[in-house]
Amino acid sequence: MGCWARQGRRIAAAWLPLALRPGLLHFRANFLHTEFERRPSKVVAQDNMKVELLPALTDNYMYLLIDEETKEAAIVDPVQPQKVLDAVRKHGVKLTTVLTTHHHWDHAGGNEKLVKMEPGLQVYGGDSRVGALTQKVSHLMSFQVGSLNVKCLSTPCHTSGHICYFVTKPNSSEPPAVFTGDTLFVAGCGKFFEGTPDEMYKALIEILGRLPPETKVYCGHEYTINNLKFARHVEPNNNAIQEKLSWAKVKMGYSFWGERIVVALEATVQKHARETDPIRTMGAIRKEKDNFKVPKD
Ligand SMILES: N[C@@H](CCC(=O)N[C@@H](CS)C(=O)NCC(=O)O)C(=O)O
Ligand SMILES: [Zn+2]
Ligand SMILES: [Zn+2]
Repeated sequence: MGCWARQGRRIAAAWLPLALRPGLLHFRANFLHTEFERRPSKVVAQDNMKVELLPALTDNYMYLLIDEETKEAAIVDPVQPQKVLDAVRKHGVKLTTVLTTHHHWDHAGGNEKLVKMEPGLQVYGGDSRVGALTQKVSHLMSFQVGSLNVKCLSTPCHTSGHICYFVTKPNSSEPPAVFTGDTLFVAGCGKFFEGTPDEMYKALIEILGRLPPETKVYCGHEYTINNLKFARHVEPNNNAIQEKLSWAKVKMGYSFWGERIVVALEATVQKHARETDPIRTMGAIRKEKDNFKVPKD
């Protein structure tokens, strides 16, 4: 079982319900949480890398990634192209690149329209089903957006061609960023539409979990409150979940979450799932979440 630890305390992410060796995972996940109802667009500015969160549809996020050195930009999952171009204009940058996490319409559904509006864009993705795809990528392939380096991380499970994009500024001390699409959310993960618990385990623990601890995580949806309500259902006696939920409900604006995902033997989650094997536990918990009715409070 994995859990979220903050200041030495545990918050079970019902989602990383993996009965593993304690301390195996060393991943400080700096999630970006945006207030649930208002969902304002926000800019996270570093010296060279700037990211604007662009809320889209009901609970999706698009992300505009800007290289300050060259003023070149990439957009992650541009499902609402006009909103993207408005943000591009506002920042006065040159949009060259589309980073598509996976082919689902709420992520890739704007690609065709965007390339019509803005011809010449490079459209990256790990799946031939991605609209307007120009560059099919695979695990560990990398390319540049201006002076930023983008490394593709294959995380099949939610869809078979799902890619997370890990972005660094070479020769700098800036924290990297990772765009996780529907693989990893705050306190949760995506549904296993085209993969197995074993694949999600690998994606979360062996790939995303091994990124540098200061990496900022930008996920594809705002599911924080629902995920925490499910975590509370799985671990009703874990006060840290309740605290985080209260925090998430009242939080205005956004903040980074400095959370450490610690993989430990989480007996309560295994017991809840009536499983003893980590991967089977993960499968059982995901199945339960698929049918979970989120309570109002
Ligand atoms: N409508 C539901 C779920 C919609 C849904 O199926 N979302 C996909 C991504 S587009 C998913 O993987 N959700 C993860 C989950 O529901 O735990 C919600 O808002 O929680
Ligand atoms: Zn999806
Ligand atoms: Zn989605």
